[in-house]
Amino acid sequence: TVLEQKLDHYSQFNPSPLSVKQFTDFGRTASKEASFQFLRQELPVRLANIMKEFRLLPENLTHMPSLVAVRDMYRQSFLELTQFEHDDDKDGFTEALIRIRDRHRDVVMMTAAGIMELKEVANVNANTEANIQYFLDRFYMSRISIRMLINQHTLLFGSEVRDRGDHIGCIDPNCDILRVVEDAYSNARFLCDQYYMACPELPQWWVLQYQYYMACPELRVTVPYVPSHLYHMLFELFKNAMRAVVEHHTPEGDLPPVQVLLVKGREDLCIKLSDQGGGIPRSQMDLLFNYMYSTAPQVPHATGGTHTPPLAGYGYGLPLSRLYARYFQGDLSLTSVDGYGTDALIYLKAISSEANELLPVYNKTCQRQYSTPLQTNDWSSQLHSSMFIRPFSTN
Ligand code: W6P
Repeated sequence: TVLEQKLDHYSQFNPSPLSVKQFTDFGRTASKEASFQFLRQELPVRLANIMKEFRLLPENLTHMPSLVAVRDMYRQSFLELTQFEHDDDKDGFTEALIRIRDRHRDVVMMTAAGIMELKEVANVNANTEANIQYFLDRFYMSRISIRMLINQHTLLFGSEVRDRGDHIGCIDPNCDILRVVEDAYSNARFLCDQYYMACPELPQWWVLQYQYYMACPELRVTVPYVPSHLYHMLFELFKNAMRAVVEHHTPEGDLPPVQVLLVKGREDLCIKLSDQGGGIPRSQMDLLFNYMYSTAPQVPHATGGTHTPPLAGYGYGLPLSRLYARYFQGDLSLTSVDGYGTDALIYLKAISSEANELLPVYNKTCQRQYSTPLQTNDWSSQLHSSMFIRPFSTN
């Protein structure tokens, strides 16, 4: 069919990653025409790469109703975009992008629903689970990147009125990290106060800036970045930290504050949130980033009912936050002292020309991932069963 031919064609190309620097340079100088020329090739390439990968998932998963709906949306949008191969209607293209962005708004939720549907009807073995984890990280990363491209084009060249200061599309070339930290803190605090009638303070800043030049007028740490991505990560981490602190302490006692350390080094910018919320055992750490163990993201209440959502449900918040961090070559990690507290670290690239998009590529290596079974363990783990057989009964 036409769809298959076009998928085969566009999936031969690797996605072209852009750096934050390229996004800002491009946004300052490039024309609508240049952006259009780039996107009418690049968007179908990114869509085709991930659509091909979708087919490597276990059969029964791809038949779940929610995932069939997701796949059909991708097909529809892919076909709509390829209509512009030989059509130079730039306004029509922008309109199509907006339509596509709206269409795909609930894809994360729908995909999560598809996973829940599978869990209900089938036993998911460790192998399948690993494949799903691998796929979802790549699928959601692909989605983040496609929405980034669409947002840049529509914000820079669309007709939507905008007055966003010196922002270049959704990038703030001087993203003030502390401003975003305080914003995320205060919004998480609002939820925490509402839910628990208590909340840990954020009393102290530990801000350090690596001094390239001796004269540094003030300690404002800025970096070219997407403020909404950083906000998403910080809001999620603050909610988790606050919940842990409040639930780990008695209502009467004082709550230990959440400490923030912010350092801009030569290469990395690091934000560390330290809570004394009792910590997480090592055995549970990986589960925090596991899509299968997470509950589905909560559907927002359209009715505006009085139902209060839990502060942090260990939904997709943490794995998605880590993808936002990794998207521009950063990272997000948790280190915990079980019984005491947790450090959450966000790393960003301090230099915008090094902050390249990290994009999934559909190739042999990726295909092998799905067909290679999990490695069997070559370290002992199981105690010999006779160790548990007591020679004398004690009851
Ligand atoms: C916890 C669990 C957690 C997850 C993410 C961030 C902070 C924390 N603290 O106890």
